[in-house]
Amino acid sequence: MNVEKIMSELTKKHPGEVEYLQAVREVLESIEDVYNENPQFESARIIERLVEPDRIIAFKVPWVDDEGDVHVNLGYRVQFNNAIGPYKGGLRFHPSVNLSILKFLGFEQIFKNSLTTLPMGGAKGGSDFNPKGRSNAEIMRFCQSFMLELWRHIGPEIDVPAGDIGVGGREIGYLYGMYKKLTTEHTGVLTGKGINWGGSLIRPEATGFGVVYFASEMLATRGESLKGKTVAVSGFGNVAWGAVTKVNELGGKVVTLSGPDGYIYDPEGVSGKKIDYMLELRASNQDIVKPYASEFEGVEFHEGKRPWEVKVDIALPCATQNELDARDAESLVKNGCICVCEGANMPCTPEAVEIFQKNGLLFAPGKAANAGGVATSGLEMSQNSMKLSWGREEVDSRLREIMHNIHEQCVKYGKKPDGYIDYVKGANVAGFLKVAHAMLDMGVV
Ligand code: NDP
Ligand code: 2IT
Repeated sequence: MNVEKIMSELTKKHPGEVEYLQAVREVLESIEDVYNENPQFESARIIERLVEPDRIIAFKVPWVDDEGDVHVNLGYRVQFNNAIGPYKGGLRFHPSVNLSILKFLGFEQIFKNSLTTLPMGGAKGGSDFNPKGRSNAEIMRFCQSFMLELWRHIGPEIDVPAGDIGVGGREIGYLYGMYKKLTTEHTGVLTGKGINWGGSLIRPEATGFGVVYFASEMLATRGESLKGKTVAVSGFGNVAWGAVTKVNELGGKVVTLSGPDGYIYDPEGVSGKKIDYMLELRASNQDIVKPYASEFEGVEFHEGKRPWEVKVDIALPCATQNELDARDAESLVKNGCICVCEGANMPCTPEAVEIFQKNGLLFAPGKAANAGGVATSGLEMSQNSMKLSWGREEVDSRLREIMHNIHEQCVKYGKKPDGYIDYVKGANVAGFLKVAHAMLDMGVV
């Protein structure tokens, strides 16, 4: 494999798909050696087949707002690869959604899902719909219209969507309701379902919990733990909430949260009822984190800024892609940060990652660190298949075990001769090998 040649051909074929090309380059650069050591990969053109999605489904989503006005959004499902299991991955509703973003997320999902050790292929979908400021009834009508197209392409053994930015329990409920109506089936076709109708305990918390379990594993390689550490978290959504909750449980202190409007600095720490307040903020559909600063004493609000300028031991970017750049990375390094663990998908730019690695920080990519979300989705699928549900402790201990396994795989394939663990390489190689061998076994299809 010649990375530059493949990248230049892909760039020609998909001009302007910046995020997708960024994600592909990162994977290719890390697997290059392993790939070239196995000539059968090259002769089966594994990479050429892996970088293009199996199919992209695109459709329009017309819906009517509360005033009676008609809107038309774009809807997508990118079914990337199902070599090791049914397509699996979230749905994102955010005005920034486009094919490049969904292809990057779907591509990443292949390797992430492979790392979980569960049988799940990679996919992603969503819409450029903006849920901000929309009523419940509007969200419901939008979800119903979205599912009126999507339902014919998904199924418990075909493709199992879930949540992502802008899609949480409420949206999954409306989507599932329409799927059930259209098919007259009650099956495990979506994950993140309500607990009374097929959902799994711990799924809402799983991504954030998993990120913190993973960070603990990383810290342990240096004889450290979260106890007494200060932590910067970005975002204030589902992943951030789970992460903040678990950091508190393990004795750390979260001092920042952020939204598109800026970040809050809470030197006392986001804990107790302040964590519940995060949920209220999210539910208000306002798109801002600023109200937190007026709600609690001693909290600063920094308008239009990102939390990476604060002096912390650990950084957990949990908002969105490319939200932490080289300048932010320099500032974290300068302030003595020792560990950066990605809760969001690809929140750190390639330049930022390089700075962390050059300076010897512990750095974990989202496809390893945030895999607890989809892993617990996989556990939800298992429970649905068995028509049983596990208790909280059972799901949580399986999640901890999975995060431990992912960490071990990263060490196995990412440990350098000097002992430094390149988690990016480890995650990409481990995730890739399983999928590549499955593709070899199945022939050219
Ligand atoms: P939520 O919608 O619950 O929260 C997203 C957070 O990011 C919000 O605080 C949101 O603020 C902020 N945000 C979104 N877009 C932007 C933007 N363009 N600029 C700045 N801030 C932004 O989503 P999740 O917590 O579920 O997802 C967060 C990240 O974690 C995403 O990268 C997602 O792909 C990833 N992830 C999610 C998993 C899950 O299980 N939910 C699993 C694994 C990864 P606002 O909404 O106000 O814009
Ligand atoms: O990015 C992700 O892994 C998710 N949004 C969760 C996907 C899932 O199927 O649970």
